[in-house]
Amino acid sequence: MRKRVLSGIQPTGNIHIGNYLAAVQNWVLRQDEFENIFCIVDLHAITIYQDPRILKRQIRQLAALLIASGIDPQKSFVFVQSQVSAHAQLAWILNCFTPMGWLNRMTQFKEKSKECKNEVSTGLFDYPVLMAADILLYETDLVPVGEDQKQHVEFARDIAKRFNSIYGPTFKIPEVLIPEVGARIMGLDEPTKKMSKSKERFGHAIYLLDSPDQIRAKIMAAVTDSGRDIHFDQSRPGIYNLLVIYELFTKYPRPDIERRFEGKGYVALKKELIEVIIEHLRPLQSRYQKLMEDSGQIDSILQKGAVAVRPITEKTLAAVKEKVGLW
Ligand code: ATP
Ligand code: LTN
Repeated sequence: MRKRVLSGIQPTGNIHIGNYLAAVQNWVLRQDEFENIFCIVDLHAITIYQDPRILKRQIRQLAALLIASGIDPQKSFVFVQSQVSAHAQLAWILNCFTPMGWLNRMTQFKEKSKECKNEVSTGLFDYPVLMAADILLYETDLVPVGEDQKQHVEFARDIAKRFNSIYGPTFKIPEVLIPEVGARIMGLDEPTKKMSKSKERFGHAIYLLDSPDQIRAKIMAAVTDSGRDIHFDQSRPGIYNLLVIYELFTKYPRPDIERRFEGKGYVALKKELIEVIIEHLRPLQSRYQKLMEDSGQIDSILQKGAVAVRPITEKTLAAVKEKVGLW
């Protein structure tokens, strides 16, 4: 029996190389090994206000980007969270078993609520409970995510254990799957903070749909230090981040990379990295453009994904309702 993998991604804009290298690329690389479920989490997206017209468009664009990145709808279910109503229903039930103190400890909430220009919604506070519902509905074995989501997966495990201890074995306890390298890609202009979609500064992140000129400008401006040597040294976060990005795009072993740039300066690394990224993204971008010409095809993939996963969710939800005593 293959293990079941589930992960989610927010339709809050064009995805960046941090999302791609830590999450999407790994989903693609291990697609044959696992049974795969990938959820476009639009209910999570609206925990912070989204313009409705833009959100609708971004859902379709994200689906196209996932497929252009190599997610194969024949091998993976891809669907939109709000189309499968069990996610919201299970989240409500889990809410009733979640101590508020557990949510108060979540670091992402603390950070995002500081960034929030408007009032902070209850949904943002409750975000980890909905994520736990996403995971627990599917008897998920593994949750492949970047480092920033580790605490949320641990939260899902804790809720599952708590529920099981009250009602008897109900949920499978999932494991988090974090890549050994690149679990936290840093901002190019600020290599001590994670690359994030919500930072709007031009040089902060490279997006999968960036043009070659944008990629060139962003990498050339990336913050490094005043040294010259090119080594994988975590105490030099700027150059380390560029090397990790290079490593993940090329898949070359570290010693080979260090040898390749021996005696050369940072500019040589930056120039080669630019070419590597442009060449990697070129075919992905052209597949994306083709897919977007036929949005009916994308919609039908998402539709089929939702139809396929609904029975799995309904079975879990029915078992949970029975245990709790709901009708
Ligand atoms: P962002 O902070 O960029 O807005 P996010 O974490 O809010 O992103 P998603 O787009 O849903 O939201 O994230 C998709 C996946 O990308 C998740 O598995 C997340 O852990 C991962 N991820 C996000 N940023 C980074 C990063 N800088 N480095 C590595 N992985 C990341
Ligand atoms: N919270 C995640 C997105 C997400 C997710 C999930 C990831 C929502 N539901 C279930 C894994 C499993 C994020 O912001 N990156």
